[in-house]
Amino acid sequence: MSTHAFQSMAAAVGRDPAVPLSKNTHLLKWVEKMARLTLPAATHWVDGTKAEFDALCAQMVEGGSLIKLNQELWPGCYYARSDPSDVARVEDRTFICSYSKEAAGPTNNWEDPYKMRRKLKELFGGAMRGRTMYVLPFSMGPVGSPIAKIGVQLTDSPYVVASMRIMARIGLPVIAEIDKGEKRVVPCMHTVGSPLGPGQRDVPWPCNEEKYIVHFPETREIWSYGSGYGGNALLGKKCFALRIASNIARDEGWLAEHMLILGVENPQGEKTYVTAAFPSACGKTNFAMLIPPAGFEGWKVWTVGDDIAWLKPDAENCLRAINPEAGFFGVAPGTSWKTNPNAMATLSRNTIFTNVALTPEGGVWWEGMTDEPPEECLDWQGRRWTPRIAAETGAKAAHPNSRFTAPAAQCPTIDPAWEDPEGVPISAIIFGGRRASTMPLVYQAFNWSAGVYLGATIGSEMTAAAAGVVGKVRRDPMAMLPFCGYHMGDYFRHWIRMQRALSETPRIFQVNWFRKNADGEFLWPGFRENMRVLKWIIDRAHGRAVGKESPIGWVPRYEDIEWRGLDFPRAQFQKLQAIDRQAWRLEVLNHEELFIELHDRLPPETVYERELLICRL
Ligand code: TSX
Ligand code: MN
Repeated sequence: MSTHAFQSMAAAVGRDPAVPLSKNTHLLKWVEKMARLTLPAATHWVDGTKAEFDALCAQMVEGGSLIKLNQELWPGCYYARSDPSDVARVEDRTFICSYSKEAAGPTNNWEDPYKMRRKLKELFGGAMRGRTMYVLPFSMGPVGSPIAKIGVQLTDSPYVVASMRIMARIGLPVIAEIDKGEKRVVPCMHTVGSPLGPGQRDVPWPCNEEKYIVHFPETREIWSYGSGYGGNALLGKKCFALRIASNIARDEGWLAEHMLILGVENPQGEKTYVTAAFPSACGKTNFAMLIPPAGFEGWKVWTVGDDIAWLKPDAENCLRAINPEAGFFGVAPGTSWKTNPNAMATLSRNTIFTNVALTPEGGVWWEGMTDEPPEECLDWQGRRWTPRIAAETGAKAAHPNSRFTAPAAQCPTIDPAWEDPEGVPISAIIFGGRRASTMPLVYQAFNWSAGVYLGATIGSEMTAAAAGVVGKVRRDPMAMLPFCGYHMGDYFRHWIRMQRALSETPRIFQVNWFRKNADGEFLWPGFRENMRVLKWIIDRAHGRAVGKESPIGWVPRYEDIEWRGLDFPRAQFQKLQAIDRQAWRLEVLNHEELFIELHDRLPPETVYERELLICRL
């Protein structure tokens, strides 16, 4: 860093950023050791203040890696373009380095931890040359919550520091928590893997072609090399809150899940919380921010989280959930005032946009944001884009995985209890998938173990975007396939076992908003209308709605759904809820595809549940 930049940062934060903010000797020694390994030009202890954030962003604007958006239109907002090779999580470069290969299971990439440590030492050696190493303390969950966990990320990316200030609780309050010395700290190493030689000019988005996203589950460590994007680089999110936390949760008797959390308040003021897991491209963020439709006056849906839930039995053995995050890292394309007004309001200020399009007014745009595209803009790679160019070449203005990083507190429907350190009580767990056939709009599992089976077998039909045969179901158990940090069979076993730790189990449901008729049209309007399904789910959880027994679980009759405000024919509902026994027999055969891989570690309950389901069909 230049002397000028260093001095202006020191002036902005009113201290020498290199002076450690912690007195924790373990932490200080680790930071020194990692600095000796990565050889940064400077060290900066992150205090998490607004002044520091502003100074970091100003520095990135000056260096060309961030653009300040038109502040009249987008107050507090910034715009970043990543390197075209660094646009998404890299599953084939993600490793679980447990002592034994078996512990990681067949669905994770495993590498010998000793071998991997040697490789990482080599990669990280001098990797931060010419850059600043930021010491970024963060808390996943409200600081001081008994459910929250602490990490410290060492990173040479100021973009990561700025993004983490939105996505997690960072800085001084977390250091105070660390210095109490009561909580274990998860060390998270991160470099973009692009050291600078003396006088070498930086690029807007430094990264490395070679990428390693590495987890050591036993020692609870994360090492990430070569990427500055999303889940690869914001290590509190997928790496810590899911892959490492799933290991901690198994050992401590709780659940770290890829789930949204929402609360439904009825006109009488009764509040019911549910969590829901969906594979990608099912509209999870939209569901987390649902607005009740016509006919539901006096009803309110509150948002607690849109991506991750940590679920823990409390002193009364009631399951409670916290959202370990503090922001939304949402997919931009498809987000609009029509599909998700709450998300649009949330991202209207203090948001970092990455890989969307930049308009001539200094605003942002993405496919699906408005009915009318802008006449012209710069696409996510900075090239000129017009609707005409798009029509001729198929070029997208925004990358399909472009993102907004926005503070959760700005969401109009953020739940008043979203930062309750004890979490919110969970009455129901919903699993979803994107299925054109077979799967009804909604059904309830007969009991906990049938529900675990249901969650273990969810999947989505492949769309054109994903690799593979269109229409083939890709299984994504509990939407955790890329995020479970240990053997999936052991994970199902842990889920089964949780029943014994709970005085009352949440009821488990499956939903499918995406069933189609023979003409390929959606049978269900979705979006706000999903409230009608949610109401039945909540009424069932409270034991006050009818569920009819079917071969797959309890199902609503037409008259069990609230139809006020929607003209939805009974015959259409029958189509939506139809259970085709022949299709279901094929479905159950298909379940075996994943199970066969996991067979030597599957809990007996999954085998029994499958047998019972076959018998009922
Ligand atoms: O997010 C969605 N949800 C959940 C909303 C709370 N989407 C968007 C696609 C996922 C990325 C949906 N798309 C949903 C849905 O419930 N349903 C559908 C399918 C659908 C799309 C368009 C229509 C209807 C259904 N249009 C009309 O009926 C006019
Ligand atoms: Mn996710």
